[in-house]
Amino acid sequence: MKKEDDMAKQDTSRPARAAGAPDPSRRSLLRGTLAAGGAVAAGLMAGRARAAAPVTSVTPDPLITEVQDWNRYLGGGVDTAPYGLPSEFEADVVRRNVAWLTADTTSSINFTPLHALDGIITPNGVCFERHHGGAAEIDPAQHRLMIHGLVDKPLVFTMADLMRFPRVNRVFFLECAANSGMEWRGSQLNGCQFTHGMIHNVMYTGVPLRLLLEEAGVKPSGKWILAEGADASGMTRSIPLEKALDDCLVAFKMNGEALRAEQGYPVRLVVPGWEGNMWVKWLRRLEVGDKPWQQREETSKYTDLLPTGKARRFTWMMDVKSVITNPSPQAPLSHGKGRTVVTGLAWSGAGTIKRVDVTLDGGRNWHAARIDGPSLDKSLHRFYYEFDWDGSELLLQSRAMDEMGYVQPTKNALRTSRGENSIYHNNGIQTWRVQADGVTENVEVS
Ligand SMILES: Nc1nc2c(c(=O)[nH]1)N[C@H]1C(S)=C(S)[C@@H](COP(=O)(O)O)O[C@H]1N2
Ligand SMILES: [Mo]
Repeated sequence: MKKEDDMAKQDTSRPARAAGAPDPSRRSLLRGTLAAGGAVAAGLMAGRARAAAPVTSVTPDPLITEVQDWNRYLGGGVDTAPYGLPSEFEADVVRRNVAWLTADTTSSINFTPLHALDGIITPNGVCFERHHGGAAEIDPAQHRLMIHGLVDKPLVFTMADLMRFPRVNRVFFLECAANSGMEWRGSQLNGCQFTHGMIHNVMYTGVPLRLLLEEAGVKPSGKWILAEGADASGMTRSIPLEKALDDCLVAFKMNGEALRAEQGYPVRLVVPGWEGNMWVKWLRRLEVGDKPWQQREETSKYTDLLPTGKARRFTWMMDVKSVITNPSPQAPLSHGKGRTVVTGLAWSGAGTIKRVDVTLDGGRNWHAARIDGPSLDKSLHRFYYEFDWDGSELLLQSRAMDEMGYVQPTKNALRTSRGENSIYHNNGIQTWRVQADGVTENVEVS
């Protein structure tokens, strides 16, 4: 299995591209080249203020004037799919991996198809997966969760025991600390599925961890929690007690149904706003201690090496971030000029998103985007920016600001402060270049 520290690596073998697909090679564009044309500026003037050109057609269309087969014949029976699947026309909306990233044919990471989704909830079947030791298959009747260490009463819970505690429903994003890690040294992967797809956002049903800790009775000397998974990786992370008592959940349902095996069935830890690796799946053990355990996953891994040779440690929170999901390399602007919808996602481990701005010209002019749908604490937010495209080249970016006032930095600002050794916590602004023909690619502006 590959480690996430490989995510800083560059593609040396360049996978073969489909005919006509955009070149995924690194590209650095100067804003000046765009400004010289002046076309984008004109496009901007034609923006929101003016009514957009009509998108409908009055030419007779047999698809609406003639009776079609699906209108003429009886459809499929209700028993065709006891567990429903998406329409066959949506067959390419799937998790994907990056072939060169993993040595094994069985990848240990795949990515959410963000470019094809809308709203804020990630459907269970396309939530990205990250396993350090494969996805365990556990019979819930055989599963146990132990709480021990600095507690008055060590306890072992069955799943049935957990169901007897009051439960809550909360929507939270889970972002792997290595999300966008392959983009630290320059634009590389051609699609937001790959640059930003190590994230999902679902509604969890679970028991507040606080209630289980209260049941065991944390001793006054207890200051930290160690969470351990039952899978072959024995994933372990130290979590400060304060966070454990605040908003962590021991969750058994996602989007209303049981957790998927790959998401930690029958039970996982939910650590809102913090690095994905702390959200221990197949949760089997919680130890209470008086100091962090200095596990592998918090010393040699999941630390951020700075140019000084020192490493940032315990960088738990996932900082404010956003990305335009459509258009993007896998979802080009195929409709030509005129009425155009730009959409994307914004999130912050510090709380809600207060504002998202979008630029069409690589950061010269910014426009307020429209956030639509629920604005929930530590959850994905959906934004839209509608404009009238004049058909000239675009350099699209989004920039989010959270409720604490943190503003998403440029990639260059991040590199200046953290160097280029980093893998984790890349929350820099993403640029997509949209050509006149609509083909969209991953670039950087300087
Ligand atoms: N037990 C266990 N928990 C785990 C992992 C694991 O390998 N084993 N991977 C972690 C990492 S690195 C991430 S990013 C998230 C991924 O959660 P997901 O598979 O639901 O997307 O789970 C975390 N919890
Ligand atoms: Mo991760």
